[in-house]
Amino acid sequence: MENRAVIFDLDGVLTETSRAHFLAWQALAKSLGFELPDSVEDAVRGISRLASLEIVLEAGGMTDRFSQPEKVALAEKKNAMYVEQIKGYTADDLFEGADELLRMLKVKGYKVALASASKNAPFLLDAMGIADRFDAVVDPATLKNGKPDPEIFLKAAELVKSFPENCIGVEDAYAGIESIRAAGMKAIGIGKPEVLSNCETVYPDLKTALDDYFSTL
Ligand code: B16
Ligand code: MG
Repeated sequence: MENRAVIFDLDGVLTETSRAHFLAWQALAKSLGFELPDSVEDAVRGISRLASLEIVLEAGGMTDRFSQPEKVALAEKKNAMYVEQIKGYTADDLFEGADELLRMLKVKGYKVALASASKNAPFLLDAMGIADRFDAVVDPATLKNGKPDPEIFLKAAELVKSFPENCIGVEDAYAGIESIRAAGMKAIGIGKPEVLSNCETVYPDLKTALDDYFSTL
């Protein structure tokens, strides 16, 4: 259990799919007859598909409008629109610095794991050519609780045989930072400090995090 590990979120950390997720939610809202304001984007960041749907329906004043099977169908419709956006993804869609960072961590002896809430994560890792850089990928279907619960980060640490105190978690979502902190790990935020107000160490993008933090490890 002495392994040191870096545990990555995917959407919004290694590639800009957070935006693609939100565009699909906006398209779903439109099909239901309302505009989903940009202000909801940070609220659904990192949140599981069905939990995100509840937030979207609430924004449209439709909280009690649909049965559970109808909600599942709506979530599938959103996913189909999301998958349409990511189906052509390649290594070119990785954020600047992602490839270099994953290589550098291996050289420095870190285990590398993925803690993404997305069921599309394995597809994206393959499409972007980085699947083999990960020592472990948590399957979100095996989890009881989504972010901000620590379960996904604790599971990742367990898979790479690391104690939480030897792990660094990297996230773009407020809920994800909560998850990392509750797991007892060092949190690195990627994004805006005002959005990630629960994180002490925030970088505007992955490349800056690589240059200013990870290269000094
Ligand atoms: P899916 P992450 C999260 O991925 C996304 O941030 C969030 O917007 C999405 O709803 C969730 O995955 C579930 O994704 O619908 O593809 O299963 O940020 O944890 O990598
Ligand atoms: Mg994310």
